[in-house]
Amino acid sequence: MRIDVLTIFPAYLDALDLSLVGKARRDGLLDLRVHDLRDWTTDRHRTVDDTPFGGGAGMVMRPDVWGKALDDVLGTAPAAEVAPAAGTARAAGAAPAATAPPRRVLLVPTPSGERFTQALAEDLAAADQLVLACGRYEGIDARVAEHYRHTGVEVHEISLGDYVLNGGEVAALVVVEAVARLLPGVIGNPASLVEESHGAAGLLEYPVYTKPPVWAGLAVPEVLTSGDHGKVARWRRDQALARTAERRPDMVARLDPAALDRADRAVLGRHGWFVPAPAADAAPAPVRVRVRRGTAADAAALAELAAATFPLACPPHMAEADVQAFIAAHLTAAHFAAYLADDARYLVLVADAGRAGPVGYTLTVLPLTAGEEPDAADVAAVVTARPAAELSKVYVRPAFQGSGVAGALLDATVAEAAGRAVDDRQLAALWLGTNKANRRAQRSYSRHGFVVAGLRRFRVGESLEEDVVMVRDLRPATGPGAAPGTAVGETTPSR
Ligand code: 6GU
Repeated sequence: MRIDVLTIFPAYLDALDLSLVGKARRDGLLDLRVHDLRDWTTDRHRTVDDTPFGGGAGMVMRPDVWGKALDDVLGTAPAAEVAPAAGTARAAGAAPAATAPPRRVLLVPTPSGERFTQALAEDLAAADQLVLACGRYEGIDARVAEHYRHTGVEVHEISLGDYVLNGGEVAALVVVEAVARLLPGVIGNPASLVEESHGAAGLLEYPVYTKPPVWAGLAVPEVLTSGDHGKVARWRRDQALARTAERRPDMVARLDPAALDRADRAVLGRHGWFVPAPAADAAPAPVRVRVRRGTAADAAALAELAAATFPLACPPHMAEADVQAFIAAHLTAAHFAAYLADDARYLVLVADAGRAGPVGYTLTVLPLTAGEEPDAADVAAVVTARPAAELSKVYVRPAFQGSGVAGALLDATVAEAAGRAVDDRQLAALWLGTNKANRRAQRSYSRHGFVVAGLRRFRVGESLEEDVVMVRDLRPATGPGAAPGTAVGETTPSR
């Protein structure tokens, strides 16, 4: 590959004699030529800039000087006009291809460019010639990029990131290093090019460790010395997902759900990212969902969500009129406004997907005194731990069912309830009634530490339903191996 860098500070690029890029040049893998732009000036002061049309601060680089220089290095100049001082630059680039003409790319670093990415570096590594036009001052006259685009040259105005540098030279160093290391033969072990940050997986790289095994009191994670390759691979993937979720939410939002297995989704869920079911109008992508306490402003949206999701949870034999009557009697915006206004009695947690609004909520009814169990005349007998609160509603939009949002809501509800006291006594239990026929819901609750305690009857309009009562003990576990927050007599939830 041939790379030409045009700059008024050629010495800035002396670093390209060093390290792998320097070796690639000496080995003939990279034909890198650095040119002084002033060699194409014709005046005594070797002027490259002038004042901006339209006024304003600073100076702008002249298009005529750039045009002569670029024509020479791109080989777009008539042969007779090759500038004498352009070093060894001649009109031609790499070896002429037998069929396709060589691919020459003009790169113009500028803070107003498109982001320079690994994907662009990989694409550029397949070009025959890159020309980097390093601007200084307020930049290069805009007609330069326009002109070369019009003459059929591939032009990219590129930026390194959202900050301002004084010129394009640092970007030239970045582009040369990012592209050169991808050229065949430049990196000794091409395996180190896979599994990198910004590779195909769309994840940041996992953390790496070497000897000594303990340093500054810090031990290398045990799994890495276990010799279990499967466990190491899973740990590294978990770390990559967690890092990416913490540091680069923009990358998580671009992940392809088809490439995410159950374990991946569990890691992302712990960081607040969930994959909805595919919608007709959009490919599924992970969505950031934050579980928070409800506020008065949520009343209307929660009523809408409840009216949309409640019918889906009803058994098929229930009459539509009964379902609608229940919604009107219990799930209007006015009801939610009342729940949200009374936080001694009600705990409302909302799974908030940002612009998409709430995608789920839980409603918990708290006892006002330690002896009172809300709405529980027929439940008191089976719920022995006191005081106990009723987990009255767990609703999740259909698109997010099975995504892990319900689990995140349940975990947050359990954690909130465990922190509440009634008459100075910590809440001891959270109980719920769920339709006996809904085995899926029961499995999900038991994964989150609820155990079946008994049955109760429950009226929806004209139909008498039978509910399974399930209880989650909120008291801290005791004894060896007990994890904080794990219910007594429970196995640890598997998700
Ligand atoms: Cl490519 N050039 C300049 N001058 N500033 C920058 C940049 C480039 N990328 C980020 N900031």
